[in-house]
Amino acid sequence: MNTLLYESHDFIGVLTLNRPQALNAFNSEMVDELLALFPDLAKEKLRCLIITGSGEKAFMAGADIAEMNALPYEKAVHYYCDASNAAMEAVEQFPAPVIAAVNGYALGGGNELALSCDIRLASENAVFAQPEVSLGIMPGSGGIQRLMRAVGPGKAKELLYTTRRLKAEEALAIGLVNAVYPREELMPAAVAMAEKIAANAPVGVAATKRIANASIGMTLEESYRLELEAFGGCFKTNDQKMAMTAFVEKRKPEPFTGN
Ligand code: DAK
Repeated sequence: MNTLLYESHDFIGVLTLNRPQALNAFNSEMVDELLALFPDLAKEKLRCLIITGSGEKAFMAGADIAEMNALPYEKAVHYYCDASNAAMEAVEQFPAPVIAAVNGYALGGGNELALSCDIRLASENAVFAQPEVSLGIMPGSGGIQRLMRAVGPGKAKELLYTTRRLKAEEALAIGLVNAVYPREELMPAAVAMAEKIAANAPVGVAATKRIANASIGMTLEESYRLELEAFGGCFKTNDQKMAMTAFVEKRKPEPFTGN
């Protein structure tokens, strides 16, 4: 892979967007590599995935403006519309929770990628914005919808129409990020959170993510039906029996196996 770095240990994957010379802006190659990588990651039985950017300045400075400007119409529509949407979707629907460790600029597609993650942690130097309308386009990879869900329609529309940049503290205040850390503490904090998630029952965590995502836009009654099936699935696991038996017998549970 040319535009991504990936490593994993103890059920936790770390995916690094790696075009530091262009502040990790996503281009057609990165979109292709993300789409090729995610099906393989899904087979790895990860319990948590962290996404971050390489270098000290950026998580992702959005779409590669130079490439987007130069691509012929069909390719531009493919990479910066269909394929980039599919990449965001692959992140959002990834079977395990995904943490965005936002280590600098998260602009345009960068903020959209962070919004596709389950949880956003930021470094103090992080900056968030949706600058698309200042470039003659509009957010195209779910930024409108996911930003409205994350911070509410009024605040989201203000940010979308004005393109105003938010510093990490303001992003925290409006609920766009879960927590802010000094730069050097960001990855340790993300890994610590990932370890906490990974220590829980994988089937239960995955089912919780599935239901949380699926329930957006559903009535409570509709989502209760989904829950029933997912809950039943948890009940069929050895992990459930092991953890509940340990509780009843007043002893520490064994590590969860995912079975
Ligand atoms: N694309 C290409 N190159 C970029 C880039 C980008 N987005 N951002 C930065 N770079 C490059 C710079 O050109 C520069 O390259 P060299 O000159 O060194 O060769 C290098 O990265 C360092 O950047 P700067 O020199 O500009 O660094 P500064 O610290 O001065 O400024 C900055 C950092 C992040 C404030 C600035 O680089 C900046 O404003 N960058 C552009 C950010 C931006 O507007 N991004 C949003 C792009 S629009 C869609 C899906 C998604 C999208 C659209 C449609 N569909 C599904 C339809 C997404 C759209 C977007 O993301």
